[in-house]
Amino acid sequence: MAIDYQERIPNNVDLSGNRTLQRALEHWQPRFLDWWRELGPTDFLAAEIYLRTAMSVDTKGWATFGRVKMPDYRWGIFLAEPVADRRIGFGDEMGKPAWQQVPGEHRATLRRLIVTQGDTEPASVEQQRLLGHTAPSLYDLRNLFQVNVEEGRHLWAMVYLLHAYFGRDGREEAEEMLARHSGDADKPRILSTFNEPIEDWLAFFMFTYFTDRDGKFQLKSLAESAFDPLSRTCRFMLREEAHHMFVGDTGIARIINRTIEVMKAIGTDDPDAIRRAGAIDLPTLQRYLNFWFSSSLDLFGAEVSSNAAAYFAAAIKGRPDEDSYEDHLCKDATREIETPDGIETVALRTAMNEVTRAAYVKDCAMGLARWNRAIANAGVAFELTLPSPRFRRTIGAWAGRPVDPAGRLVTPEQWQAQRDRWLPSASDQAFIKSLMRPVTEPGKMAGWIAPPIRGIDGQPIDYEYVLLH
Ligand code: BYC
Repeated sequence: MAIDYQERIPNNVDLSGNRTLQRALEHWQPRFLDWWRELGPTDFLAAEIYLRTAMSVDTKGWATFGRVKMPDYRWGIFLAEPVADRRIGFGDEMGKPAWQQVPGEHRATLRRLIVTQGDTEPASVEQQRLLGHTAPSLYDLRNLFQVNVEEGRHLWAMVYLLHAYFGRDGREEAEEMLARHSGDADKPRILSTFNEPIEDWLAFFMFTYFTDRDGKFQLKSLAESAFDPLSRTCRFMLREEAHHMFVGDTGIARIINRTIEVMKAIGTDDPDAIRRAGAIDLPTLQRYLNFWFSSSLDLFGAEVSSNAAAYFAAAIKGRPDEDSYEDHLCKDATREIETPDGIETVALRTAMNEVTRAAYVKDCAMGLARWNRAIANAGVAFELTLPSPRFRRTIGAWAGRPVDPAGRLVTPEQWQAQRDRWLPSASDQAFIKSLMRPVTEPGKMAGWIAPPIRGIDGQPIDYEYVLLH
């Protein structure tokens, strides 16, 4: 179904055919806009930004570019096209028709997962709200806002499901989405990473590389769901998510390129000298990477989880790319899990969080391989590494254990003594902060980041991606 842009809420779900739902969402819409004005990107409400907007859900029409002021962005409800006669692909209900409504017995569980997913979307907008003031270029400023408006749309996606399928408690949950706030002492966001401050662009690129990638894997798992409207929503969200990870991936690559350039120019790999020359030394980059990778690993839940087993059995949440596995029942299969007490063999269904986390870790490593190639090609003797998944965990078997980045248990004293070698220190953060100066001349870049290889949508790099007023 084509997207109807004549409607107050653009959609491809025939919203006008359900007046009650339409009215309920139109009631939520001004609250969303108030939230955006208050807690979204500050001070850029009048800026005209070269944004892409989905005009249809097929591959051709979904990305249409044009200058838009953010409050005028057409946030809407877009589901991927239905798959005819879709069947459940895993778990105890395998082979039965996918659900077009929520089965009563799974209502609370599905609502909880949708709320948890939905909560991350506005959370990330709140985390990034001040970054517009220190963008290293207009190109980057535009990318930030693109990410922000799409996270806003992903909130719409989840709020639609809550309103359409969960009645009164769904509507209440939709209100709560705008009541919790990232980092709020009384009403924080649900998951840990989404309460971490993102105050500089190095953190932003790490977040979009590592945390948005968790989004990719969680959305892939939910795209497998027997609850078909959730599956269709997530399939379309995944398309938008790809750009967010691109922003992180290329952002980090461009920082590395600039650092290498500076190292060559000054002829040293001394971190202090590199900093004095206005670039980001690679050990600091590694420490930021350690922080955001370990934080994002927690988002997969505990290694052994009866919740995860129940989601799989009921076909509420599958494994990413479920088709790529042979056994979709996983009834008697087991998996070995590393715990501080040794290797434990557990039922595979209870280890589904770990299966997804392992796929994620592999995906993360691909970017590092590319960045390391650039570093090696420049003749620099430095290798970025992913810390062990046991490092700095707050969820699961390794939660709170003093583990070094190589995965070895150390004493709490040793851990504290080394902390600033492994994670961003106060002085690292102060240094990165000192680099954060806005660059607003078209085509110009801040001194700590190389230009991108190409512009957006075939536009030149010096295109005026944001018209600031
Ligand atoms: N922080 O049995 P467990 C994205 C809780 S990101 C705080 O292992 P489960 C995006 C857990 O709730 C993707 N609490 O949990 C990225 C449980 O609490 P209860 C977001 C945590 O249910 C960038 C308890 O610990 N997607 O889209 O198997 C920008 C026991 O854990 C955390 C989703 O969240 C944590 N990190 O797995 C924008 C998908 N981890 O029940 C957007 C939907 C666990 O004891 N959510 N807990 O009170 C889920 O699938 C699951 O809720 C989780 C947790 C995978 C998150």
